Amino acid sequence: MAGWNNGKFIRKGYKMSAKRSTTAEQAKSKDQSSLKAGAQIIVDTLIEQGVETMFGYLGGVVLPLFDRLYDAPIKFIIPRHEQGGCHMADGYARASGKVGVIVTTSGPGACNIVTGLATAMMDSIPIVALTGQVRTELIGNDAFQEADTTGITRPVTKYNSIVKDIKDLARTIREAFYIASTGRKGPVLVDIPVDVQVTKYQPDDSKELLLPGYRPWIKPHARQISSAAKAINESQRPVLYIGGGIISAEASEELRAFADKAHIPVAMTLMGLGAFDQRRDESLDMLGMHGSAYANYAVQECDLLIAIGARFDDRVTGKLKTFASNAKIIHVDVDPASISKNVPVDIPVVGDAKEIMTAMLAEVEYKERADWFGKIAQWKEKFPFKYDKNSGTIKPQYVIEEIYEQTKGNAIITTGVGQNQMWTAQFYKFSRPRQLLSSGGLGTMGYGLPAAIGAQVARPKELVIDIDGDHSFNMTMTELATAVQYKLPIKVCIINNGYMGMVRQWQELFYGKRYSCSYLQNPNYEDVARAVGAAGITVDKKADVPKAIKQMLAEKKPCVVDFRVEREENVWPMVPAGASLDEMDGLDIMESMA
Ligand SMILES: Cc1ncc(C[n+]2csc(CCOP(=O)(O)OP(=O)(O)O)c2C)c(N)n1
Ligand SMILES: [Mg+2]
Repeated sequence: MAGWNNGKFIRKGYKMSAKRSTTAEQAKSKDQSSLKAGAQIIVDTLIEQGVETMFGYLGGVVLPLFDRLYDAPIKFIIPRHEQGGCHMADGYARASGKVGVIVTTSGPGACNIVTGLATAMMDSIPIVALTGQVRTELIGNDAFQEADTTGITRPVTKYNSIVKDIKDLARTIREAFYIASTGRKGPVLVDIPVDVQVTKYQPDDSKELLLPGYRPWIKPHARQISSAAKAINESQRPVLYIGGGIISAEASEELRAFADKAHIPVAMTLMGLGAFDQRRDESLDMLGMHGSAYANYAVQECDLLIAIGARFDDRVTGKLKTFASNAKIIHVDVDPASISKNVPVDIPVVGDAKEIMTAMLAEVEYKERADWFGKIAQWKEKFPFKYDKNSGTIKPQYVIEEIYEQTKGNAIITTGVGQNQMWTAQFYKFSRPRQLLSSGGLGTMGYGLPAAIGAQVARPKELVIDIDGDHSFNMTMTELATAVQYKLPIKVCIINNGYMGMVRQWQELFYGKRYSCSYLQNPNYEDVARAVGAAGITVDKKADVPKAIKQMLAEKKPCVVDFRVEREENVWPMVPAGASLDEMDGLDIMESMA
């Protein structure tokens, strides 16, 4: 049997064949013995697709599948809640570049992954979800644990379908992997009634897909590439605006070569952080609502904005009418539907970012652009991200800076949502793709811990740290037990301000400090950690921060550190919702700090 043993996965020989018969089956006729049960077809197709690890939770209508998984050479991680499992599959996918796989039962199991699917959908993360369904003849009867899974998940998946005929099973699963991992990637769900899992069938060898309407590989237009290169060569003040699409297309190397050759500064979205090394002078770091002043000013004053694998999200653009209003806009994207969706684009280039950047590299010329880089250097000098270093309390930014220093900028970081997430984006300098895993589009509190578990499974030798908010952590902290069970030595740094900090910040600034319902009583996290077998540390003095981080990094077990930080610290700068990108609040506050 294959399985987890004392934190190690034990694999034994596995043959992909119909011959996994029981004594009863052996008694059947020769013809019958070459048939495979649907559940076996699922497992064989997953292995054929290269699946090595899966996440998921049991239930009545997936028992045939779990029975076949019992001795399959696939690592299986069982979360404590299906939402956690789906975020784990997502974290696994983001950290590895592979497709994450989640399995759940029907009804409540399938409903519990809706948030995880929507999170992956908004950030274009490839996931295949396999859900069990009630028997085909009971569908529509309000059967026990029946939910209209394909109906419920249609808006939060790239594609979904239900397999009612065993003949379609293997092909539908292959199609799911193909759709999830090509074009603009995303989650795909396949709903499989329990009777299909036990029906016997002899699948043919054909690996053909039946997707006549799906054309993910769009060949980039040579003329569009040339007009983009021409605009770049003519531009005095260009800016690259980089999103998660560069990471998804594995095009970071091409981006570096392109930015170097054409000599263009690089601003990144939250999803794009890590695509370009932030330690370099050409990095403008993150742009947008809590982006750097220098990125936002550069975007507003540029004469050419080159968006690549980004979608002009409102948290990035601020007021659309005034966004980069003096600039010509080039938009490189794999998804034709995102071109001119929010902002009119002058030169669209549709296709794979890696291919397009390689083609453009040949056509762009080096330009000194001394004035432009001079201006950027002045903004960088005047408006760096800042906080009060002389404060006697623990500043959240200090904790993150110290984590950055002690990990030498090398850790894989996941986050919660809110202030913790924005400070992480501001104060940890990311240098490589797939280093920051954060829920950008949906902004899902509770993402950080399970995503860290998925990332640690994908990258067992790397250091994985979840920098989380107290209330974000509260949402999925039950998954700490999963990390302990599978001996995944993730670290959790809770930026514990006691508040839904980002909500409190908005209430302070826009609702006259009426902190309505944004405070909750937290558990003692050190005790919670110890209760499930993890290590726990509490830090309430500024002077103890460095040694607590050191102790955490030396810890072999999963470890939670509860940093009791300054409770009413704000994230600066801030572009208030609906304001222009260069109308940032908080610059004076930052400037006044030592
Ligand atoms: C599931 C979910 N519910 C509600 C929100 C709205 N929301 C955004 S940030 C935030 C507060 C987060 O609090 P915490 O995790 O403590 O982070 P902090 O801002 O204090 O760092 C809330 C409630 C959300 N993003 N996700
Ligand atoms: Mg908080």
